Amino acid sequence: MSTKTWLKIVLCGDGGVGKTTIAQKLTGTLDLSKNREMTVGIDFHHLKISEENLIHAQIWDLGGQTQFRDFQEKFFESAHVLILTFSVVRFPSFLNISSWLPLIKNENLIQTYLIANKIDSNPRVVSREDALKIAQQNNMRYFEISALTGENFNDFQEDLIESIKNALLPSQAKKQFLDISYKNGRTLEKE
Ligand SMILES: Nc1nc2c(ncn2[C@@H]2O[C@H](COP(=O)(O)OP(=O)(O)O)[C@@H](O)[C@H]2O)c(=O)[nH]1
Ligand SMILES: [Mg+2]
Repeated sequence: MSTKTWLKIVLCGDGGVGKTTIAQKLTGTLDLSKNREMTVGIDFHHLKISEENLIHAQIWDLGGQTQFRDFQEKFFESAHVLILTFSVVRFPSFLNISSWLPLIKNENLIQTYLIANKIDSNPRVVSREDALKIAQQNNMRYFEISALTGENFNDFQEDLIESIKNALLPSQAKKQFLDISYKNGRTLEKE
């Protein structure tokens, strides 16, 4: 019998910044020929972190619509990784990052990311310096990517996978320290 470890990754940011595209690219399910439907509420995606070590993650892809905001906040509670996303061509999406920052107060977090998406698009209205400042002030890892063209995407993906493996694998002590149990679901699955 083997035990799978399930982690929870929460992906948030304004509607239209590319969250679902990022989640699909991370999980190898991106199909650009398909019409994209707006995420209403939450979409779930399954990410394999390490098949060898039976580490999996469920990505909670939150709809950006403000009317779902109260409903969403409780989903941050048991997150292990937080990915805040904005679009470099939509300034309001960058300003709105600040409204998600108070939610980064979960002691279970392994890593948090600030992701500047759509760097293939023009005109760019959010500078690297401004975004990096927010990331540094809040202890977040910062990547500039295009989920569409794939630019810099691998760097982000590798960092994400490595951060999780490093937090879980080197010592069982660390693993036990993390509370890998969802309040409203299962994280440990016996097979
Ligand atoms: N140019 C460009 N478009 C993107 C990128 N990522 C996503 N998109 C497009 O932006 C739109 C919204 O993406 P989606 O993933 O649904 O955003 P979400 O609402 O945050 O989940 C879609 O038309 C995507 O194809 C990117 O890196 N560059
Ligand atoms: Mg979406």
